[in-house]
Amino acid sequence: MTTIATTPFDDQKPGTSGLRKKVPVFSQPHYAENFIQSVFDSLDDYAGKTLVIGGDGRYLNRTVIQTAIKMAAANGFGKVMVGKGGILSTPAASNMIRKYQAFGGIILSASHNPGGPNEDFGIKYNTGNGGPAPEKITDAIFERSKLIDRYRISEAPDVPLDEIGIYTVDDMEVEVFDPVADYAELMEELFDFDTIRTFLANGFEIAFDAMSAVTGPYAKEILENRLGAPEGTVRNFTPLEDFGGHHPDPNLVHAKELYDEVMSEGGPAFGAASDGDGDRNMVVGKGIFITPSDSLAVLAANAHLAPAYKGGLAGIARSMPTSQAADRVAEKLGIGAYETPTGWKFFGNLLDAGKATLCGEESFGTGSNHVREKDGLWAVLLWLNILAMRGESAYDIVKSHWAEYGRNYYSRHDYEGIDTDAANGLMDALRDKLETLPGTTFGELTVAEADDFAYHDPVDGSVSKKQGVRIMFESGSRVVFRLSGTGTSGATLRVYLEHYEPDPAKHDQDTQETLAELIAYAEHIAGIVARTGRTEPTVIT
Ligand code: VG1
Ligand code: CO
Repeated sequence: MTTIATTPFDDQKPGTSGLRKKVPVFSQPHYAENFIQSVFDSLDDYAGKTLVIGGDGRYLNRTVIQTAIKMAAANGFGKVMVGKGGILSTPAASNMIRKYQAFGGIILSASHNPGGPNEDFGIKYNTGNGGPAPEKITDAIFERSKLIDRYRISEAPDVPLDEIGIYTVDDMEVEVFDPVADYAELMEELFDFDTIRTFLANGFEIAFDAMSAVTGPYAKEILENRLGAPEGTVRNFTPLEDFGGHHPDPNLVHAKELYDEVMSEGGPAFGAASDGDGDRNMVVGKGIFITPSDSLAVLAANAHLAPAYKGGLAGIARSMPTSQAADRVAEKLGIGAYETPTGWKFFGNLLDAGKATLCGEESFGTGSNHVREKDGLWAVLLWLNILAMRGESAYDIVKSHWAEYGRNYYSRHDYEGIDTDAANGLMDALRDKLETLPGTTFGELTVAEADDFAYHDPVDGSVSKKQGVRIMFESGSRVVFRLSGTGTSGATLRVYLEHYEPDPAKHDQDTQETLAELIAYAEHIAGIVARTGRTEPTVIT
């Protein structure tokens, strides 16, 4: 064991989901070590306990895993459990922490961002409940990172990550385990695999795009081996360090091929894709792209059809910018509806306290109390379970959902890589206007309320302020503005647009056209073109 002297970096503040930076930043001497030591220094009483480590397989994954193992040994952990090949999807890591009662876990990922020598990398700490560390801990990590002057690391040789087995690093045990087995077992417990297997065998054709990221081995095992989907159902199933040069981001831009295939004549009836670390999902049915907000609402309304949720849901939680479609389901079911800031860490308390069973975000994230992360494959399996039980197409299920609850037309406009000062200036100007907005009109729109969202956690009483500017109209429509907390260069402005339409005769309109007035309002109130120089968003989802 060696203690290495170091000096602090001033930019190690965890964002929405851990610390994310470009690889060249992470590759600086002592950079990853400083952050990992700052994590350990912010924790109490872990001596002799177990730490789960794994990542999404991107460039730098193996290097940082070896570093983290040696640092865990030198800092007195009793055991490290690490996925074979350094692979562990984010939801599978959450499951491992919970199942083996680990003290916590380190997940290496930059999620949906590209990977490679000049692309993104990330480190995130999860606590013993399996979920992302709450703000109290991430704040402590940041404070520690600004003062750190030494870290501890073992001089032991690298662990053979590709061989399942038990090893030692100094006095610490290291178990290299199969990253898929426990997760696949959990999915078998939650869902009716026999029913899904029969449904697929009877000709319901599906396609799954793993986007050359971490879910490949999981989807192969579960969809093809255990559920009997034909070989070839899972595409791009080998995790690559650079994701084949693509963004492993399951949306209509980056998973367009899959979308086109499902929409094509003779193509599969249902398609799904997941992101770099396996916590996001996109689902498309023949003839319909299902927005993540709608997906959450439909899953909530039908979850009782799957064994794990047959007793009903305790409540539904969604992040603030996620459409209000799920709230209508909660209302009808007579259960709690919760609105949290963006980022899965805010769902942890609600799940732990048994207040919410399903959670979701508009950013292609859905999950439940089975783990404490969002879970891409879980969402796909719940969809398949519901499709098999209802025997209707995804299109018909969504259409009848809208007919019953009304449709929340929804879109997110992202302006990526804009100047940071311009982005902050835009948000500050919006905040300054908030008080004067209620009662003002724009076309058919009248502002009912406007605020900067603050979350009061009903479980631990903590308050998180400045979580996004919300402008709510009398019609129920909303425009939300916030800056991304996961980017690695410049700033990203996200504009979230939502229009509620109760009339089934108006459920077949084009989304962007339906939202046109709200889009014009967003420009009018925020001055996006003038402030950022951008005349249109870089990504529309
Ligand atoms: C984005 C999404 C947010 C999600 C986060 C992490 O954050 O908007 O909903 O929880 O990514 O997802 P931001 O701050 O950039 O808007 V993932 O799949 O990176 O773990
Ligand atoms: Co992700």
